Amino acid sequence: MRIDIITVVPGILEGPFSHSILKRAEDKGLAKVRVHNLRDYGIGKQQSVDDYAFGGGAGMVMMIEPIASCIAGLKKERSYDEVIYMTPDGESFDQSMANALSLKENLIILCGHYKGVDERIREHFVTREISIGDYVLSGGELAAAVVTDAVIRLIPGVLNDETSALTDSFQDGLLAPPVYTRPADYQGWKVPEVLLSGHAANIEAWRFEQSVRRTQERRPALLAKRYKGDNTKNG
Ligand code: 6GU
Repeated sequence: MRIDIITVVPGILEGPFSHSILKRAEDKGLAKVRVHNLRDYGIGKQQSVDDYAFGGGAGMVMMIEPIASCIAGLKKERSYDEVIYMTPDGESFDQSMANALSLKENLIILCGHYKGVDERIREHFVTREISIGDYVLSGGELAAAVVTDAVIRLIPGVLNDETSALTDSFQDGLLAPPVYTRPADYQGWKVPEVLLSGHAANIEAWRFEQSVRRTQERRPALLAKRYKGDNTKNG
């Protein structure tokens, strides 16, 4: 999978992909993330990427031309499954969307900034708009990093047994159960007996029960969704 991220602040995205699991995905050749500085496609002596909003009002709007020429350059090299626009008014990102995106070959992610992009970009280039939650970030970059992380770790071969995505919270529509490691007794704080029993079926049953209880207590809406079978909206 290849992800091309378009941004006016590439510096924000320098860190996240050069560490840990995402670094290993790159090293194994399973994922390639490339960050493009929109300023390189800017207009005129100032290499402008934004301008005042027609109709007035505070805040700048990202112009069509730099984005169009950046996307055109990318599309000349390969074809893309999706052009994603990161915006607080997009569709809420969740695990089922991450699963769906992890099956794609090439993605462009456009990060919004200022008051956002000229609406015609959204009409004519963008195929999917994503928000990572109901709060406002200064720009789409951190949201793009969140989506990229959630998607890349699902690509087969990126995770090993120890980090397997199969036991993640949300992967089966439930929150993950509690986990413990040594010591089995820390100053009287004991690990649940069943986990020390070596009885695989009992352990699995205990974990499932804990997952259901935790989901019921913390995220009851998830349970309702699971029993409606409503976890395929992006499938
Ligand atoms: Cl995708 N962008 C911005 N600027 N804020 C957000 C967001 C995206 N998702 C949640 N808040």
